[in-house]
Amino acid sequence: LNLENDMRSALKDGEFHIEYQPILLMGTNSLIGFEALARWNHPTRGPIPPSEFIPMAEDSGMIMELGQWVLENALKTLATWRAQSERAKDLFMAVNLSTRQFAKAALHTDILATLEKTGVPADRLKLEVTESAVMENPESALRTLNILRENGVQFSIDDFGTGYSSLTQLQRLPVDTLKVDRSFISRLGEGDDQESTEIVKAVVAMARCLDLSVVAEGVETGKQLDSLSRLNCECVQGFLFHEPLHDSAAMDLIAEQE
Ligand code: G
Ligand code: G
Ligand code: MN
Ligand code: NA
Repeated sequence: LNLENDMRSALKDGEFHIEYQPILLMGTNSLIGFEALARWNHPTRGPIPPSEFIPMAEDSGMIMELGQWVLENALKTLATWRAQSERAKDLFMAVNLSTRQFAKAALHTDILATLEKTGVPADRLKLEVTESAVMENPESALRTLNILRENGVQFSIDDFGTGYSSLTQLQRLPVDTLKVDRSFISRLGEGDDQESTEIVKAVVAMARCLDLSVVAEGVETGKQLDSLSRLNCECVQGFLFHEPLHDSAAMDLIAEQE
């Protein structure tokens, strides 16, 4: 059994699908967008978690095809929702980009062509990048980010707080949003949460100063939500609100908010 070999045929055979996790405004729970998350249901092994197949796809180079497949299918789904609902036109689709994808010089061309093909306006796409993905190849990553940004594409820094960006580096990045890593959120509202509270407070302050929005990821409890509310964190994502949803359940949620 070789998962790496399986992955290429799996993509062709329809073993992959995408789930969509809602991202909401704090307080009103108004839907602002979804994060597209790849899922692999292996015919004999059952569901394989992304923590297993994403690193494998990165090592083998399959991430290029998988990443393009996720982008195209997530945007197609958003286009379908937009055709069915005015409310869907306000929403963004967030898609994760991995380090390895930045190595491709024509990445921006592929992304712009996919927007064109699916008919989704560029400003409804929000690409999630990590600090380390950008810092590993800063010249080419910055070039790609800047070209896409000029075309209207938005960017979030994913897992924020786990990397090592200085304020100066952050200021140079053409990003719109910081997503505070789940590890900080999970400690909020617990006995020993002083350090995490201070970190989230600092991230919110930094974001305000740089005119960025903040998403708390992995919100699971009411206590965490109370802390985030006191810290004036703007947006939330997590199991407390919604797990990643199949596209039909996501469309139902959009319809509820019409
Ligand atoms: O869905 P889950 O929480 O298990 O995802 C685990 C990790 O896999 C997360 O870090 C998420 O960013 C990553 N991931 C999920 N889907 C994709 C994808 O389409 N592309 C990339 N690069 N990473 C993904
Ligand atoms: O690294 P990234 O932020 O892309 O990871 C997103 C992952 O986090 C997805 O795999 C998603 O399933 C997972 N996730 C989303 N909300 C929660 C949550 O509330 N708790 C936990 N433990 N994981 C979550
Ligand atoms: Mn993400
Ligand atoms: Na994250």
